[in-house]
Amino acid sequence: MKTALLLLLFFSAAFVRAEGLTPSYLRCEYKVDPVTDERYPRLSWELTSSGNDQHQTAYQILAASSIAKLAAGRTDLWDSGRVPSAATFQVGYKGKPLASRQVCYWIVRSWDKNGVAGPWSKPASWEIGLLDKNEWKAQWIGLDMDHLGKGPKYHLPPAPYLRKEIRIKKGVKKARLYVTALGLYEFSINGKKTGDAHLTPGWTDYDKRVYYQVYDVTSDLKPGANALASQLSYGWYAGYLGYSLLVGNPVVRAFYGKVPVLKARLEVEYEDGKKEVTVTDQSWKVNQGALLESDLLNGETYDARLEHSGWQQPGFHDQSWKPAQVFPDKAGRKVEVYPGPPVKVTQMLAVKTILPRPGGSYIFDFAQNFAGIVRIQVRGEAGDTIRLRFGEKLHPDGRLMTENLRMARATDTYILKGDPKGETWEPKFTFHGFQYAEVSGLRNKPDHATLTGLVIGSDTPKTGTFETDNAMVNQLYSNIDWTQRANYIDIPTDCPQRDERIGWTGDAQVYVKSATFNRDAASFFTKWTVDLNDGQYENGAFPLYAPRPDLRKTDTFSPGWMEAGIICPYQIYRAYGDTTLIRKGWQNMVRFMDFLEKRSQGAYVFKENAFADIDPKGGYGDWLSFGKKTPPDMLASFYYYYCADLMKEMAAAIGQESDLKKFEKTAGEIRRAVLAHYSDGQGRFKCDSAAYGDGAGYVDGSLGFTGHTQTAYANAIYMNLLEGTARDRAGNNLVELLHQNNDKLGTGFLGAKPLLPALSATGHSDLAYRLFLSKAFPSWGFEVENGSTTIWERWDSYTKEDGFKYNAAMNSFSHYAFGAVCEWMFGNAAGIKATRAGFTEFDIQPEIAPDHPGRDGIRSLKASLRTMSGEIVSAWQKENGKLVMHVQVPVNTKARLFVPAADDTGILINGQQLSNAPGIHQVVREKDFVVVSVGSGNYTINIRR
Ligand code: RAM
Repeated sequence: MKTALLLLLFFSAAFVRAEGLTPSYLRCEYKVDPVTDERYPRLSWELTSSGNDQHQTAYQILAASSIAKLAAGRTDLWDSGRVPSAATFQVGYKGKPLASRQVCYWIVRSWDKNGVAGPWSKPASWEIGLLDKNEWKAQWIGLDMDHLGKGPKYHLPPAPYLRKEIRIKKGVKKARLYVTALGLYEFSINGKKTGDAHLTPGWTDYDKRVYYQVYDVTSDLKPGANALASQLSYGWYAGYLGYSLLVGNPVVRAFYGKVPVLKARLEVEYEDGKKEVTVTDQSWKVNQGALLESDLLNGETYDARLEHSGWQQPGFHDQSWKPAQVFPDKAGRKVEVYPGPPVKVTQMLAVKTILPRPGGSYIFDFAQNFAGIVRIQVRGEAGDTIRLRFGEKLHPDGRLMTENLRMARATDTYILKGDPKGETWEPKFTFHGFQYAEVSGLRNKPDHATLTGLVIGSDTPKTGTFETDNAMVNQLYSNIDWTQRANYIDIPTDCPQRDERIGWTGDAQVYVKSATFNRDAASFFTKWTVDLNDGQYENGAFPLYAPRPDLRKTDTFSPGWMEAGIICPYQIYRAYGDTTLIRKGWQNMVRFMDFLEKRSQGAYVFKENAFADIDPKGGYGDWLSFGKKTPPDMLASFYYYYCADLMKEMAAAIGQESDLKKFEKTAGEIRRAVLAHYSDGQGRFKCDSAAYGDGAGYVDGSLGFTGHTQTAYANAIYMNLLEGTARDRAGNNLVELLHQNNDKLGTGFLGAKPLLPALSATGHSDLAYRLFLSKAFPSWGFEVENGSTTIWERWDSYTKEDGFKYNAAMNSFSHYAFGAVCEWMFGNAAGIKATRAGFTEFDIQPEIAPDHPGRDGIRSLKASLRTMSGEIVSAWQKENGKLVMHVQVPVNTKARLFVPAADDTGILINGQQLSNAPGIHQVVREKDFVVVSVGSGNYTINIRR
């Protein structure tokens, strides 16, 4: 038996059957071969098969402490045996408890629908971090240089350099570096950077927890002297944050501590079994050096003349360096493995155009707005000073537009050492949001090699594609994805350029579902959900932004924002079938629901002025909308219902029976109370606008309030607050309001996302398409028409007539909130809808764009989404009076294909009449569709129309 297994294991390719299931893309906690400190991590794999209509009936996982043992069939950690189950993800490890540092190698095989076992997968692994904080035995070390910071506006002290030499003997078997910082760190061994992550260890509430990274450095060490070196920066821990400087907050920097510090532990294991450990302590040497200033918002200043040549190499004379200062730890602070995807350089961008400017400077245009840095390659004399400024737009006269950066200096300065061979430099601990870089101080005329753009962001794998025959729509999709990339940087930020870049919860909650259509955001939200829960207030409210340093005294919570604490874990559950986030955060979520109930004073509705005690009054409401305001309290009430409804579903998902009943009841109470208060009984929403007086203290309160708005109906429909005819009437009201407004949207942050889905849900897909394809102001297309390569914060961020005149200071060109239309693009236009969490069952119900004679429309569309089970494709194309649909259904999933046809006679599926086509489970009629249920496979459907 064991020998047979061994053979199968390594020669499985030779045994591939015509049918059967082959596992690949083995992941642990959403990552390939990660380090984790989850003691019982979750595993997943994807299945492929040469046959159609295939699914898994059972699986077996083998796990061993070495690859040799696994190959020999000595599964000393876990043999799951044959587990009858369809699950291929969120499968918890159930083997022997794993200790710190343990590596677990695993393979999996699956049985198909006929009970045939497929080949074993290739092996994968995970490794356990340091499970107990006390195992570190390393100190926090650094150098307090705070007093050296100067400058009237920005107090930016130099960044510390740390080093230590160690001796390594021959025969290193395994070496691991465990490293973290309060602040930001870069670590190197013998001059080579460990890993390729940026902005490590990430932003958390450092008083509660800090994350660390683990690197396999086995091949970086050599016998003899080795240099361990690290550079630190102030980062989120000690640098400037958000708009605190702008709003005159008493604290503008050093929110968590003043001095950046490093904690590291190098463990070396030799072939003879001996172990050696090096930790950070006062024996390390510290100094200042070339990096004179370093700040996330303000940029870096680097004087290459001050470089300590060779400081990262062994043999460097560090006698003049100071011994490291040791800093105390905080008792309750947890030290955990970074759970998210690392922040990385995800792409390099070449310069498109170089525009000379008066005074000898140049503006480099990358033709794409993005978040990141630039690498410069220059030659000049020692002391030549290159200054780099960044902007998203140019003024009409060609000047760099920087008004919208507000107090973010966003300037990098490089002072040359005068190397005749030329010098290359890029900042390490900052990023900017920009399309244009203005460079001054160049001695020679620049060329395209002078600057390279380095795109920085959380490395969330691309999972979605969206393509049509309409250039505007394709550009819009590109803009959405670029904006997501520019703002998913360790946390979901609002914008990457100005003095803000914080994890605004409202933006995050309206966009999270869209995000999951573009990229694998599972581990990204696993990380941020911790920040959200860490940021929860005593009273149970989730914060305005997470993490939540005190950037402004009045910042607390707001309806439409705080609900991120419920909505984000919910959407991650829907997209990835993840119940762990729900379980881990359940107490937090229940506390939040209690907070809402208490706030409603048992009335289950928030009446006018219910949130008059927060600032701004009522919270941010339908932020950046046009026209009369939707009462924020009404929206708060809708959100209350929505949260109760989601809690119901999540309680069911984790088997919390009593909570399920409780939230069912709460949702019912809220619906009754909200409709009794805010609806006129005829399907029209109303409010007591007089109660708001002149609206002072409310966002745009002077515009007045009405319940009869696009945002009100869109949300009520989207959140399933209304049923039956009430829902239809709301749909009609929405349409009427749009018509009255010349078919133009007036929605803000809370209204824009549900607008098109609500139109589609009430049978007004044509109007949804009209808005979607519009290029007139205000619309998504208007931004594209005006040359945008990312999503704007405001519908009128820029107009040809008025330029940037609308609030130049609060005018980001990279703000993803309005990009939430992405949800409709995938969910409606392409019609990919999960009917079961994790997309193991889904509908393909595309809404075919109406014909627009003489106007730009869409005649073909293709979207794909790589789910936990594999890639779903939904495509449709209009061809001379015919409609062709193409659908891909991954192995181990089931789909219902909604074919728009009056009956089956005009339908051919893979060239066959429906009645003869193989692999079809069921055909039923539903309204205007023939609904075909299928298993895995590729389906081309021709429909005569
Ligand atoms: C802006 C932020 C964010 C929004 C808040 C209310 O300053 O950019 O997008 O959520 O305000």
